[in-house]
Amino acid sequence: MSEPHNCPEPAASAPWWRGAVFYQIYPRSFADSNSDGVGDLNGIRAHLPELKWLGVDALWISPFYRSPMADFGYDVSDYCDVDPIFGDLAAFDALLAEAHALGLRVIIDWVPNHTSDQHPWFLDAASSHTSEHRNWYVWREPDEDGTPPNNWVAAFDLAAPAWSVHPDTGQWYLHLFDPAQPDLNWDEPAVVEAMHDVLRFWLDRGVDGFRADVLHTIGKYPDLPDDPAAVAGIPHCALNDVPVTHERVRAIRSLVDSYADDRVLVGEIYLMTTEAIASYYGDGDEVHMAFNFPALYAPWSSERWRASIEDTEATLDPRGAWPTWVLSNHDNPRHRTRYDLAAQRRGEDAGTTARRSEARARAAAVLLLTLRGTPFLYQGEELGLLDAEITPEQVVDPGGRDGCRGPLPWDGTDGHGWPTGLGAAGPWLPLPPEAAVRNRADQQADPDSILNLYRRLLALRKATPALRSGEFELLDAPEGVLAFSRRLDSEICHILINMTDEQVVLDESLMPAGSTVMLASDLVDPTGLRGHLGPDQALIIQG
Ligand code: TEU
Repeated sequence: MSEPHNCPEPAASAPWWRGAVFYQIYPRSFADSNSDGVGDLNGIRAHLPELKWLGVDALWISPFYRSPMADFGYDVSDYCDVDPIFGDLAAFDALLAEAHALGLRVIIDWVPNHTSDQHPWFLDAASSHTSEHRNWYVWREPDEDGTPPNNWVAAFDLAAPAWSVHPDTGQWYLHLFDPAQPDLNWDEPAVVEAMHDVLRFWLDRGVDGFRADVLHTIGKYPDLPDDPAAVAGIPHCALNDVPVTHERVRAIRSLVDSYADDRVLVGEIYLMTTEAIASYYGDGDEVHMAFNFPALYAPWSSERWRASIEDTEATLDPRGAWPTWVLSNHDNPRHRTRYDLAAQRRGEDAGTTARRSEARARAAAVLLLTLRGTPFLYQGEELGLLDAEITPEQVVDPGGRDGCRGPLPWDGTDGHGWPTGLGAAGPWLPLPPEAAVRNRADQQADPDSILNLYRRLLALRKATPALRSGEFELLDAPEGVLAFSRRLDSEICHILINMTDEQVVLDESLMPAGSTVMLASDLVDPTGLRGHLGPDQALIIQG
């Protein structure tokens, strides 16, 4: 088993993941070691030193298991093997060992709600009413009128039911996502056992934990009732929230904890409110952390962020639940793109929009890395990437989420680290815009780049316990400014974020005389900064 030998010793009272910054790797788009246009495990391994240089503590790697790729790996046909496009188990072991040797933890994706329709379990289940695995999935006899068993809507096609008829037996099967992703039936004890075995398989290999895909969906009401008519058009996966799931999550948590108390279970609980998401922390006996989706969807507005932070603190803190913060992931437009669009709606020209969205992306980095909780970065946000521009013919994802999955530009060469051209010989998706300048090598060499801002922020966070674990308090601030403090013993930091495109004057309470500017989001010389915030500028001040 591979141990993270080099990891800093966690304090007895604080598990490592509370102080860690996670970096999400979407393997198809991270780095391509064999020039087939798709990223792979050896590509990740080759770039571990750069992640260490950046200063993140842990990696979350999206699925690399055997898969027909109907949902680019979230349709798994063998949970205990690596898809050949990504490498093999030996490549995974080498990656894990090297990451641990560098002091980087590694968590992997676990997809418990559904398999691929090409998984041997489903192939057997679908073959006859009496097959061994029949009850591992959810089947219903068709009505005479041919309508689906209930009104649930599938995630990627909101016009389509979450049910399809399988030709072999003529029965409906349930799929909350693509028809190629049949839902497992967690009421069947053999399913629970098999999926627990998958966890054991990877824990035995030494992974530091899991990001559990749509974990809240593994329990369903036994009679599968309709969603209330008022919520038609919302995918059922965003509504499914039933008591039995908590029992199942507790069992998963205790399995993870049985290995050692330093393994972590992060839940993707894709529900609409912080309250609903928070319930999956249980009494400290369900997930260790869950993604904070309402914050991910907050626009660049101090009022909206303030409300989202207040809601998060008020909901999680009383339960002793540890918050997470995420701005981007592989399912949503990148935040720089989102903030860009918001600007374009105000009728700006493209050059101004690009400059302002860069400023917002920098200020957002300060926000993400100074809030109380564990931040999750999504690969490429440290380069300030925009979504790739995808023509209708280039869309390959059933959910149309291709833009945020554009391959990472590594250097200034023609292919930017990927085989040149697009199509059979090129990368599987177009690269993001501005790759000629917004690539890893050029940004690393430029001390003022957003990449170097992330690096300095991560170093400052590491060196400043108040920023990692200090108490959090929102501060009164001028309109358009989000201000909060982080305090630990006598150490106090003020974080001031101007979410407007105007300069804002600050009063003495926010920027006391004699305080020091520890970092400015635009990396300007902080000595000149007194009494005001520039447009979309963020400052960290030591009181
Ligand atoms: O996502 C869950 C999920 O609900 C999202 O797919 C959501 O419906 C969509 O992004 C809205 O834009 C997880 C994975 O992150 C995603 O990549 C998978 O496609 C999905 O589960 C199914 O496994």
